[in-house]
Amino acid sequence: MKTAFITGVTSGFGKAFALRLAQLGYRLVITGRREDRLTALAALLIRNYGVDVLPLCFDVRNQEACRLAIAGMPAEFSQVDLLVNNAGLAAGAAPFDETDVDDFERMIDTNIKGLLYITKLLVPRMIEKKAGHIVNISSIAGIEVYPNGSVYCATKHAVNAITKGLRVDLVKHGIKVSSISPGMVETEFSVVRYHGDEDKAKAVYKGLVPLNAEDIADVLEFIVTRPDHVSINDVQLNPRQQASTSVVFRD
Ligand code: NDP
Ligand code: 8X3
Repeated sequence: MKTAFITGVTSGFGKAFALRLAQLGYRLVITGRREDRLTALAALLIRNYGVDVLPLCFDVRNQEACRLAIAGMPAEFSQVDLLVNNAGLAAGAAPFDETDVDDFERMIDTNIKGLLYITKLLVPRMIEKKAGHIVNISSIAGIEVYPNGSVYCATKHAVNAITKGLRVDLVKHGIKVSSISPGMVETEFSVVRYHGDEDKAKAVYKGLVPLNAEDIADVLEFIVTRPDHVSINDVQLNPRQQASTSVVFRD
């Protein structure tokens, strides 16, 4: 049985990834900050799929918390075959000069530094086994830069550079490194971006059919079920009505 470690499973993509990987028979380490959701998801996964699940509640921005959580994993979970670096967010949507510095910090600390902390802690275990797969969740924001998104876009550009850097450094150890770069997906992402303003979040998807978390789980399933000799570098996907971050055809 393979073991997957997924960050940010309490909502959106991460929850869909956990459900899909459980269906595929993975043993799961699931993480996030909202303990009630984490515990409920762990119970659901065990009940519905009969897989072993380890819920770890911590903030990926806290390096020591990451270290302690990973160091404390019981032996049966400690050999991670698949790492899905999913935890992330956009905080705010304003021109650079009007953006709150706290929002900069949240995005950089979560999307870049959190991803690095977790990867740095788990990669040595993959190197030891001479096998493993890392899937980083990037975005169309890692390819384009759009108004009011400079720092979020910068974090996802960084995710792409880290993905490519890991790929070239880890190829000699037999480790695959992939990324997924979606456009608009309706999750809690926009509610978080607009600091809880549900109306602003809903307006993002008005007049179009956005992607949903299941669509992204389909891509993850494709990436992790390729034959051993095949490594998918990146998969980009948008809703049919979205051509780019700025060209969206709304009904
Ligand atoms: P959600 O807001 O629905 O989920 C985000 C997840 O990340 C939650 O489980 C949250 O858990 C976790 N998370 C956030 N901050 C932290 C933290 N500091 N420590 C630990 N966990 C954290 O958003 P999505 O599912 O849409 O987003 C998932 C990823 O996909 C993100 O990296 C996002 O940038 C990316 N993405 C999203 C797109 C979209 O349109 N939705 C498109 C392209 C990429 P908790 O709050 O419990 O800690
Ligand atoms: C989320 C998609 O277009 O809001 O990464 O940046 S977008």
